[in-house]
Amino acid sequence: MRKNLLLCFVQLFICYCTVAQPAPLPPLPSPQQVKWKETEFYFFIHFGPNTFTNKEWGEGKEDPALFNPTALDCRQWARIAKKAGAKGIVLTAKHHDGFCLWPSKYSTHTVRESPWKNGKGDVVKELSEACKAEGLLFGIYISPWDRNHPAYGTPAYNDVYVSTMRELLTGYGKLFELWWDGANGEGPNGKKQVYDFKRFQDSVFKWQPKVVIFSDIGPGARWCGNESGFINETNWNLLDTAGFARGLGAPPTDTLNRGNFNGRNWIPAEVDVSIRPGWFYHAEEDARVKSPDALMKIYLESVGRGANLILNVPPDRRGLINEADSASLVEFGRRLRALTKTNLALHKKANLLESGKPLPAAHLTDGNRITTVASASRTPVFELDFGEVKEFNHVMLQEYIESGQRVISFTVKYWKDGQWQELAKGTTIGYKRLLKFEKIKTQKLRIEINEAKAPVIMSELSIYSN
Ligand code: FUL
Repeated sequence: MRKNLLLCFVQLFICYCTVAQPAPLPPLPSPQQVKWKETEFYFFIHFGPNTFTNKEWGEGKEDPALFNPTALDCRQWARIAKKAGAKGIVLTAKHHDGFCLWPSKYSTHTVRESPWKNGKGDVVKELSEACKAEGLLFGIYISPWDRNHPAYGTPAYNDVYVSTMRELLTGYGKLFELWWDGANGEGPNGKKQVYDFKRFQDSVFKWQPKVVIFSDIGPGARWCGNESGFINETNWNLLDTAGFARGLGAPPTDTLNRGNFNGRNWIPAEVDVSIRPGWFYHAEEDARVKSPDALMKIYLESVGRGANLILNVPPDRRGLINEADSASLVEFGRRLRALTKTNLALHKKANLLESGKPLPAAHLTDGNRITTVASASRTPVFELDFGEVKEFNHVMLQEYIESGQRVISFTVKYWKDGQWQELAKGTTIGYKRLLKFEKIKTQKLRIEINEAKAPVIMSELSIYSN
């Protein structure tokens, strides 16, 4: 009986801590945007005629006979993605050259016209099945710009685009992301296509209601404004899209890289970068594959700044991820796992200090993103006591984004020589902020929120060492 009573109190207390939260601060993410945020890092695969012609932008006139991988193995791609710590793969089902990696009924420039598997192959099918088998999410890039299709530049192309999307969105299982590239290199005399994006979007959500659409302006996720592998330290998940369009009419790259402080829509950034200088495979770049160190830097400056990371890994002419890339990726994955394996803050004593008073804040260090600690003020202090001296060089912070993004700036301090000393400063937190610094030894750590849009709701505080 007494035990039951105690349980009741504990439950009430947990309810109080999780329910008595400040009101949500819109704009808010949709449930599928939250799920997408949790995927954090996935692969991008650029593969097609360019792989065989050594080009980056094919012209659409390439002979389909060129497309003939000798040992294509999507399971190999998926296995390497898993080893690297990626949660999914997005494939260029159709790049700007218009070549379809599946036998589309709406094109005569596809795998069907190639010698690969005697025209009976389907890369989209093989990769979707490989992802399923390896427990990875699957997504698709389908370039609106099409340098092959004869209807491109006429209203009829919009019908073609919708039909090809229907094939992809209804024939290959659940997709987690759909990529609409903004590039269009048609010069002044080139074909001008007036895209019906409203119709495209309505069609997509009819067939895949939960897919996150990536483009310069979302609606699910936004381009980060560069292809170098970083988001700004100040990264708002918010964006104003009124008056902007995809492609040439996109918001300035600097805006995409930071988001809008007061943006009206929740459109988080995705950092797209290639493991090689090019997006497609070029043998002469084998020695220029990014090292595990370089990948770690990219990770810290993308996922570590609250963005998602889509890392391009282009298969070679065999249809395999090259040995140079896989060596780097496997080592990167090993380091990433080693870094986050031991959270030195897990279940350590945490307090929320408001008006000088310490309040227990166990949810901050319970290893559960969904349980939260909410402050009453906009300048709370979170204090951790490890109970003994710990040595570490990373701090990871998470806001509960389901209730909006709030923190504008913060300071990390540590207890040294009998006083609080500054360790690092940061601006936005959002879904995740991972800070790296020189190794320190301390028993106590503080996060001081210097400025926030509203009372703060924190999910997690973790400490790592490597
Ligand atoms: C760009 C494209 O033009 C590149 O070829 C590549 O697909 C990259 C991810 O996006 O806009």
